[in-house]
Amino acid sequence: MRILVTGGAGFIGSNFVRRTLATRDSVTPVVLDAFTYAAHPDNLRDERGAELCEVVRGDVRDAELVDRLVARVDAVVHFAAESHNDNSLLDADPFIGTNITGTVTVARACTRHGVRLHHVSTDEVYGDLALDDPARFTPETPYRPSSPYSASKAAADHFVRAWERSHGLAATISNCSNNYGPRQHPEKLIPRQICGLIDGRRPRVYGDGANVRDWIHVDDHNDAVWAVLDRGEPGRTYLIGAEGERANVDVVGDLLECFGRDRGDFDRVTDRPGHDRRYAIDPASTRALGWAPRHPDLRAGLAETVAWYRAHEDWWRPAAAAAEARYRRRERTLG
Ligand code: NAD
Ligand code: TDX
Repeated sequence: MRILVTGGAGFIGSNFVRRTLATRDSVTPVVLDAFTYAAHPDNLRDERGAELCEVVRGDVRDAELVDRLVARVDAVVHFAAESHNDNSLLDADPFIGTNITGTVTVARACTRHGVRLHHVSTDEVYGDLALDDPARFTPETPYRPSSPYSASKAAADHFVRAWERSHGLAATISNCSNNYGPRQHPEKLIPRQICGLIDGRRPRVYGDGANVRDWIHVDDHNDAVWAVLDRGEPGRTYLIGAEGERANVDVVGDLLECFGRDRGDFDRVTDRPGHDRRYAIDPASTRALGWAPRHPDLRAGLAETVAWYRAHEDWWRPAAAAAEARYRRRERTLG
């Protein structure tokens, strides 16, 4: 089986490729990635610098290139996206281009060649829940995105469904909660605080820090994507989550403890505009496929993630410096 993995040089996509190569002899991945700031060339290389699979440098909006690659494979797993909420608040245009136009380009090519598409989406399309609301998101929850990022992912999901119904595309969609693990860009909450703590800086928490995210280890997400590819029904949506709801201050407290520091030793900074309060996934749709998370202990997963960042300083230092420069500009803008 040959699969095209878009965005395979980013965080989740590269872990997907690595896990696929480690667990599935019969699958040959081909990566299409534009290598934006979010990608790292080492994500798809072994310790000796050899490429792990065929890697094509290109844009998911390049219809001719996408068409040529899709014609060679049996399925497409579409990870490529602009993925950071804070960036989408500063400039929405790359999000509209890659996340919406890019997804339509991939859907068109899959339809033309009769190739199965799995579209990787996010729980953020459902908007947020109140902290005291017992509800969780299900595949029936109405879309209510809050940020330019989540609006662009919601639009992409709608286009995939429209191509399915109107043009006969065979597609599945998964909406997953917040991922953590190795190779996550240091702009995101967990790696940002780990890299700062390695350098002795205090974590920076937005607003009151009571916002809840539903954390899942990236390997558990990718195993669930394979469960959907293997046993999911085209036309259906699968929600992926590991029942790992935790407030930001508690995640940051756990990270501080990993460094032998006091749990309260962080700074509160200006809140993210429109900051979603809580996400929560009911994973029954994916559990029904026989999938279960193998990393249910978030504190243990965080400790392993800290160990990975400690051992890979060359990997994150340049990206962290660039991300911190962007954050300093953000803080000057927000006051
Ligand atoms: P990431 O930002 O780490 O990686 C995105 C990758 O896409 C990068 O390698 C980048 O170079 C590539 N890319 C960006 N624009 C491109 C373009 N125009 N053409 C080709 N490649 C392009 O993101 P991630 O965290 O790995 O997220 C992957 C997918 O999973 C995204 O679709 C995201 O919306 C979704 N998702 C992420 C999370 C999470 O917690 N990170 C949770 C749920 C869903
Ligand atoms: O420095 C920070 N301080 C802070 O308090 C950063 C970077 C974030 N935060 C907060 C904002 C969120 O409540 O931490 C939480 C997590 O923030 P991010 O890591 O930016 O993730 P989030 O905005 O929740 O979105 C993530 O999960 C869903 C991914 O980036 C998306 O791609 C995915 O769709």
